[in-house]
Amino acid sequence: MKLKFRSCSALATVAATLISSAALLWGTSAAAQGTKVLNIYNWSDYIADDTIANFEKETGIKVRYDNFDNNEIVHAKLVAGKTGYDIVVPTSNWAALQLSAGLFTPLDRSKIPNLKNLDAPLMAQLASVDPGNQHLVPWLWGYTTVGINVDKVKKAIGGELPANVWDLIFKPEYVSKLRSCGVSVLDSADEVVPAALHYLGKPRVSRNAADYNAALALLKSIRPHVTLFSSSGYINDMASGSICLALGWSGDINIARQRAIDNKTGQNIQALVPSTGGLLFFDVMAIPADAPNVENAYKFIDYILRPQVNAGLTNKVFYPNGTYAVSKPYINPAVANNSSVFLSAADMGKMVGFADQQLTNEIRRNQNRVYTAFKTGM
Ligand code: SPD
Repeated sequence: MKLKFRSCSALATVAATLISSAALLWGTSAAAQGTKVLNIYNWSDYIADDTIANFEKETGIKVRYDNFDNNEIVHAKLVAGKTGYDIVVPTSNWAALQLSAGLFTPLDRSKIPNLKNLDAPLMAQLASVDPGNQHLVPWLWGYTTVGINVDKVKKAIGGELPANVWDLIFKPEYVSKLRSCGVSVLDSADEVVPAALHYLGKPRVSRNAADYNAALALLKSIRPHVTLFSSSGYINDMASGSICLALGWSGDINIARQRAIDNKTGQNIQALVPSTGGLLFFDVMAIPADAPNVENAYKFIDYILRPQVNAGLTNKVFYPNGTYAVSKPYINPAVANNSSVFLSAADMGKMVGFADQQLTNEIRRNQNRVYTAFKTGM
C-alpha cells in the first residue's frame, strides 16, 4: 500500500515537472514569436459587453482587462513603472503629467490607420497637452456633474430644483435635506476638490493656496450630509434607489438611469447639466514606455477606432467618443437624442475645460490635503 502511494506520488512529480517544462517552453516560444496577449487598464463601467470578446475572436489575442476608478491609482502605478500594462486610459490632464515624465511611448501612426477617423477639433484640443498628437488617443469623454433621483430629490427638498443644480451638493440648506435618501460623492481628491473650487467660482485647477482653504471650508460644511464615497458602486446604488444624489460622471449617471429602466426598479434617474457648467474630461489611451506587447496595443487601438466599435462604447456607457463624425450612424437614437450625453451647443459652451490649467505635483498636494481632511472629517 505504502509502495503504491510512493509510486503515485513519484508519477505526480514527474507529470508536474513535464507540465511545467512544457509551459516554460511554450512561454519561450510565445515570446520569440510575438505574444498573443494584451494587458489593458481602464476605468470601470467604460466598455461594451462584446468589445473585448470580439477583438479576441478576431485576432486570437487574449486580453487581460483590469479596472480602476480614479486617476491617482493609475498615476502611482505608471510612476512606479513595470505596470505590465500595454494600454492605460488616464484622463488627459493626468496624461500630460505622465507624458512630461516620459512614461509613454510615441505612437507609430502607420500601425493605427483608423487614427484618420478621429474628430479634428477634439484632436486639436488634445494637441495642447500632447503636441502633434504623438502619444494620446481618445477613449471617451464626458463631464463631472450632479445626478439625481428626480422624485426623491424633489420630495426631500419640497419643490423644484435650484437654478444652480450644484447647490444640491454644495449648499447645506439642500444637501442636509437629502442625507436621508443618500448622498454620494466621487472618491477622489482630483474629482471632489476641482468641483468645490468651480462652485466657488475659482479655477478648477487653482494655483492659489488660499482657494484650497476656501474649498476645504465649503467641503467641511457639507461633510455631515455625505453618506457614501464612491466612484463606481454609486451606479448601482442610484439605480436601486439607495442614494438619491451623486456627485458623479455624466455617463455613469446615465448608466444608472438605464439600469433602473432595465431592472424596473421604478427610480427616475437624471444626469443634470449645470447652468454654470460641468467639468469636462477626456480619457485617453496611451502605451506605457515599458509596455511588453506594443504591437498588440496598436491592433487594439486601431480596432477601437472603427466606427461601429467606437459607437458600441457610446451606446453602452453613454459617453461621447472621439470619432463622432464617422460613428454617428451607428449610435442608437435614444443615446444620440439624450441631451445629457450629446450636449447642445449652448450647454457645451458652458462646460469648463482645462484651458491651460496644468496639473502639477504642488496642486496635487493641495488637493490631497483638502480631500483627506474632508473625507476623514478632521
Ligand atoms: N465609469 C467610467 C468613468 C470614467 C470617468 N473618467 C473621468 C475622469 C475625470 N477626471
